[in-house]
Amino acid sequence: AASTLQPYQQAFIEFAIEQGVLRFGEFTLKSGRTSPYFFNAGLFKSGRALAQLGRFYAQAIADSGLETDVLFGPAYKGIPLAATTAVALADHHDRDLPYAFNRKEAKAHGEGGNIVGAALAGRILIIDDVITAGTAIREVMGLIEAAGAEAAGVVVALDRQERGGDDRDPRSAIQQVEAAYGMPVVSIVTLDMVLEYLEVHAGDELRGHAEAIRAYRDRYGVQN
Ligand code: OMP
Repeated sequence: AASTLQPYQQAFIEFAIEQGVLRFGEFTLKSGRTSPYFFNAGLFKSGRALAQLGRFYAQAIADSGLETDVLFGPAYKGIPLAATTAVALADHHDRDLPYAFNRKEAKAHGEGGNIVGAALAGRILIIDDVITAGTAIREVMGLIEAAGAEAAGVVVALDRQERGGDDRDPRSAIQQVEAAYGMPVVSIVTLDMVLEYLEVHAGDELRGHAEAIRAYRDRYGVQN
């Protein structure tokens, strides 16, 4: 299926490349696959980059029409993502939502509990970077269920659109998460959009990476 790259999505891809977050080359994934590209959200590492990143997440949330009561950032990498998204929703979309994150280790004294920030109540929107196998999301779902709250969905920066580890299952890890928990997973951009960007909009220097990515997509990708 052809993707339709919106202006903010093209701007996000250009921003991620410029920040060194989206890279092309040869990378070994958690799954063991050798990928011709990698997205490292930890490299949005200045004040301005983080503010800009929050605006892209906020735009994707606004576009999705998802209804939510609390933003949640899974430790560790989701914490600054949820924080900057909360700021951008308030500053640019007039939506002042509560936000929360978890500690990895339960606290033995003081306020107790491993949730920091807003209480997990109502519809929780999880803010994360990339879902590959879905391991991190399963942990977060446990926290939300334990609090008696409900997951509204997940927002990630990039949907890699590749199959999960099980070769008999043609779905992506994201599609599996959507089916298992009955909630949508929204992304700022998809791999198809990155490909469209490289093939149609990018300069000669970047266009050369499209072929390897298309081959990777043919081998590991899901049908849309
Ligand atoms: P799961 O928790 O298994 O879904 O894997 C998500 C993790 O994959 C991320 O948190 C990263 O550690 C890693 N990752 C990326 O960050 N970017 C990529 O482009 C690919 C991966 C990966 O290893 O698959």
